[in-house]
Amino acid sequence: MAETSETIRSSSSSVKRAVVTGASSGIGAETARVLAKDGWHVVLLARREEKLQALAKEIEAAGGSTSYQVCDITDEASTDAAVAAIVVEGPVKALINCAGGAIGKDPVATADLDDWRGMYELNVIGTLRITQKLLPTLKESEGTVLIVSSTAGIEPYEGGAGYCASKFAERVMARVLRLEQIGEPVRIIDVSPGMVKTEEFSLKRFGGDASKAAGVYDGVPDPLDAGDVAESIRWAIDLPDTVDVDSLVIRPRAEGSYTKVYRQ
Ligand code: 8X3
Repeated sequence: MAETSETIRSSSSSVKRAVVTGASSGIGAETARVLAKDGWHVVLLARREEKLQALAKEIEAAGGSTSYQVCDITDEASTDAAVAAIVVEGPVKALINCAGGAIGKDPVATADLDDWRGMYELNVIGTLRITQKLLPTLKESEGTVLIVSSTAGIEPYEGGAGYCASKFAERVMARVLRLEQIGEPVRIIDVSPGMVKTEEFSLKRFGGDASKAAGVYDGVPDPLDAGDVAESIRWAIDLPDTVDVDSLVIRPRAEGSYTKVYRQ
């Protein structure tokens, strides 16, 4: 769906226009809902058009302002096309990088190289690609780059080397970009969630094995849900432009670390 002139007018007057990657599900979709409710015009980005269409319809039905671009951030041409279509319609105030995921949980000794490659391509290079391309417009509007990384980027765990390494890389990207942009009119925020129960994260990690995926949350009272993370994102980006939440770690109360989780 192309953006209408009406949505553009309302977004450029308030300049509350956010691009959310990974918007087809989980934290990305919930962030889009929460920001739209908060008065942002939200540009949804993801690969799966039918999911984007359904979410855009839902947001509009709830009175929100939205549009979408089908975009694979692991692909240069696809990202170029999406960014061109976005910037021609007006300024962007926030880029919320939610696209990403875990593939596999194998030990280093036997891990599949393609699993690692897939995580690096999406979590690291994809995030870098879209961030680089939108940075100029974000700076023009005194905007924000927010990267949803993970507590896996703070403390590695067995079986998680590939995913953890990609999340360490994302946190480093946020930190170094922040240092490099000091004095420039742009905020760089890292949000690092711990255990978040979403419909797809663990299912994808375990190649569609539903019982393995469910086991991750077995007996854990109240793991975070996507809405908890979305709310922390909304809070961080709604602070004044001159207040930068460098890094925000959010976990369920029952999780002290990946290996210290209370289960009933
Ligand atoms: C957090 C997921 O499984 O590393 O991104 O705790 S996990």
